[in-house]
Amino acid sequence: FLKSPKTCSVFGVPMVYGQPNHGTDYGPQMLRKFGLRGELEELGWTVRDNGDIAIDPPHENDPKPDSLLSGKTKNCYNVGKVCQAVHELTFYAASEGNFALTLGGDHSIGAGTVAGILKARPNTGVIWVDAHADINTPELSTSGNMHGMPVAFLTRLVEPTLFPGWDWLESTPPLHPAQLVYIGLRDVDPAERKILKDLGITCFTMQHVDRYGIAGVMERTFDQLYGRPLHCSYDIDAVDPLHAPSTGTAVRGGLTFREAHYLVEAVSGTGQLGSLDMVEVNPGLGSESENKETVEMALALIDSAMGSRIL
Ligand code: 4U7
Ligand code: MN
Ligand code: MN
Ligand code: MN
Repeated sequence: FLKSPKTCSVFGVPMVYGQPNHGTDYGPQMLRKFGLRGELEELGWTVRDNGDIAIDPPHENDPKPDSLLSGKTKNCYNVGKVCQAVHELTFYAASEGNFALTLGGDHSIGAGTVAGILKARPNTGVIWVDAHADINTPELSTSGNMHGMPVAFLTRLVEPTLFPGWDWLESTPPLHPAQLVYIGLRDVDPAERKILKDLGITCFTMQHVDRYGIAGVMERTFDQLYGRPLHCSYDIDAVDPLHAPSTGTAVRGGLTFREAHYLVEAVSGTGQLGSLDMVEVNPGLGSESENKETVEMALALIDSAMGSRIL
């Protein structure tokens, strides 16, 4: 499904409106500044960097969903419209046989990247690498932050037409639970726990990483997603805050430096990876050295996902 010469379409999505912090909008430019293009070219990719998409701020006149349903869905219309634009980009890139690399921005954009990829490659398997499950519905979310909801929209726990800005999602295939695997979970809300159980979604929590080792987790992941093109949505907060401190929702007990890398090395090694998101890098949080460490970690993970190896 990828054409040769292998070509990587890069999209910057400097999104902040899916969560409360400033700073996630600096993710894409920092990754570029630290040398993204050169490293991808060194790995043999033809790079088409499409720059950052324009994001209009939310407006008080934006349509709002029925408050009974979802009074707490913050910036619903804005997030929906940004995801619509993002899904058009990943759809187009994937339809052309390109690798689609999306740089966030907060994780609300995952609803857009994955929807576009599914439109182009409907049988794609999604590996959601995250400390969190991001499967809150608007009714069940305790925060109202939409970076905690993208998987609920993708799996259609949410009826798109009830949410202003989200009607376009109906034109994309839903993500079936069998197409989804989580890795790295350690902060799951009680309502999410029930959803994950009811839908029978495969979750490799940090406890599973302890039990099977990261290699065992990856083997089991590929057993389930065998034969599918793969999309990896990598939330940097999956990594232990020791190595990626500059992120908005850091949780202790995450992937070690090597586990975080092995994961993407193994995904890349399948030869099936066709698209990647790197999200939730927030250079606005923490000290300058913490910012640098986090951006360098994100960049190194992208490199590994794109084919970089130790030997
Ligand atoms: B991220 C949370 F309540 N579950 O819904 C929520 F703990 O994209 C966190 O994974 C969501 O960083 C984190 O707000 C979203 C919270
Ligand atoms: Mn996330
Ligand atoms: Mn997270
Ligand atoms: Mn986060």
